[in-house]
Amino acid sequence: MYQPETAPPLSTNVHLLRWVKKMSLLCKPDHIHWVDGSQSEYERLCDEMVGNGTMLRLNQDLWPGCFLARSDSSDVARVEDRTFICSASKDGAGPTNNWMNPFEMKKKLRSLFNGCMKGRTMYVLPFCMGPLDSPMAQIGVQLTDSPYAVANMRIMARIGQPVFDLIDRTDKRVVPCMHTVGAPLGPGEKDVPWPCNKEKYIAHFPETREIWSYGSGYGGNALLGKKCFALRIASAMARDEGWMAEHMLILGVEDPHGHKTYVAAAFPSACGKTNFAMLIPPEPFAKAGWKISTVGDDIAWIKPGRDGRLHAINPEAGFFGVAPGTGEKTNPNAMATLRKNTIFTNVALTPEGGVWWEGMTDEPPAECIDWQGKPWTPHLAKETGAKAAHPNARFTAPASQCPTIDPDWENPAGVPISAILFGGRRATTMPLVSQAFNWTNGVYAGATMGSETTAAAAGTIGKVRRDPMAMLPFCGYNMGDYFRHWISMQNNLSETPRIFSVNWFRKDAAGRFLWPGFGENMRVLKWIVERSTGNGMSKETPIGWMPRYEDIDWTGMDFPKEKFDELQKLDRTAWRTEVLSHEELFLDLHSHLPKELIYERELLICRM
Ligand code: TSX
Ligand code: MN
Repeated sequence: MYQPETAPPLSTNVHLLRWVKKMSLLCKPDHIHWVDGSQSEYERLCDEMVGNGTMLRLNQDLWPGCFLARSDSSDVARVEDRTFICSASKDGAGPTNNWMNPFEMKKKLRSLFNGCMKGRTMYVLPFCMGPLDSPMAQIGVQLTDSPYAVANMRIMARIGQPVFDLIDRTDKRVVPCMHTVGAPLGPGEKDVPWPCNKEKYIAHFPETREIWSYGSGYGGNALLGKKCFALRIASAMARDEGWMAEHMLILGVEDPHGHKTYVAAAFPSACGKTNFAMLIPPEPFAKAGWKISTVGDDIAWIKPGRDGRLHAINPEAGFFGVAPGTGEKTNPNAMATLRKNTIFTNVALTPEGGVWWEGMTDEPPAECIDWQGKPWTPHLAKETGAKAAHPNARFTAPASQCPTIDPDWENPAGVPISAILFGGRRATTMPLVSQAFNWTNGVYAGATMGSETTAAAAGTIGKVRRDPMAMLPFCGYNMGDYFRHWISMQNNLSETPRIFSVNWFRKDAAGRFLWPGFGENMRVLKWIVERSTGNGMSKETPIGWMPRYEDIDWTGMDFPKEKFDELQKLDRTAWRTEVLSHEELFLDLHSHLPKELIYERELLICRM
């Protein structure tokens, strides 16, 4: 008779108790651990993981409260080709998602999960996305056999007893999240440092609001509150309930009079989203009293408030940031955030028990241990191109430790959003900044945004890969219906945020970046804030409202007008190719595409 060893449950909710019982009978763990979220519990979990080699404790004098985890070399990123939206109809998921019939998927998962936790502990991990006291917050319970997932979720979300208490005293719906690394242990079998399974399923059931994740212990595959819940499931909830779950950072801009304007921004990967969320204004701007504050760096839940404006919360409590490229020069605020209480994954280990990654410092350490545990030297890197850290290496750090964290980042009502930015990584065609004519025109800009393929990752270099609203891998339903939802949001608002397109990455004919980016983006942000609050100047162009040279504050910067004109140049030939390629995206989505976007495209063609 199967009987797992378990402490008393930390919740009295009968539905939760029944579900945990049912799932434990399926997964057959040796132990059941109800996660209270305390510091002492966290320390015990970390000690255990250090004991079995999942994590290393870093030099505590240099990196207090920090650990290094090394994953299996086959389990280093989200697995988009193994990610499924299991809606009742294939049409519901749309052409941009993998779909499987929900009943078939459940059957498959039930067989995979049968006995999947043998020899392991099943953690009952309650989590809240958003501040505990926010009416916009949502609750989930993740059953997982990964202590690494539990430890990371403690940084990324509000977890533990306060969430059990919330479940016990409210009738808020709980999203059940099943997670296993898919590596049961036989009696007496020795565990490996990073258990996982080569077969992987990241399955979402948007109608029944469930998540089942099998075979991976890494990032978005395993920390189910993040991409799976806060974007894929939440986007479906948001459509049904009249709000928005977006892949956006949120930042505050304070002007010298102390007036605060909040901006949300969507960028595809490799555009420096976290850097932008923690931007440091150039010296003369800082001196004059301009301040940037950080509300979130990845996800925004946005809802119409009683004032008829959009208000946003950051559903997360931490940053799960890409380490390579993060350094004192590119993002000192991120560096300050990750100095303590941080879990590093797949970065390099230095001889003094610290961490290092490409881009952290100009000078690499003379020697270190790479992300796979092998010796690495700068010489070896030169010979073989070997990287010390995996390109997708991460830091998991508490948002509260960020020097620029906004005083209202945990405000249960959220912060009012005055502007929405869409950006991409484009060497040509797209100007530094332009403002959409109106909401629908802005939705068109977001729907058609994209980045040029850089490495030989996929397809030819320089081909634009469309990533609507940076949501391509994260929309939990049909992308055409998602656009329609965006357009319809205007109906419930008395004032919509102004929408802008930005591109920090335009290049000149010789292939050099035209714009220095980073802190200098503050100049663009100032114009955006002025335009959004009613007193900014601009000129009308076929692609939107654009700043004239004199509309940008150039204090302390020597940026000639000729260069600005090149940066903002409207190349009609390139734009004709651009609008033609919009049609490719539209053809993919034709049956669900809102007619407003077809009209917007026609109008754009006419203006060209
Ligand atoms: O994060 C970036 N931002 C946003 C910052 C607030 N990056 C890094 C992107 C990789 C993740 C940028 N890279 C930005 C940027 O605005 N711009 C660029 C391009 C660039 C890179 C290096 C230089 C200039 C531009 N170097 C010099 O000008 C010396
Ligand atoms: Mn993201």
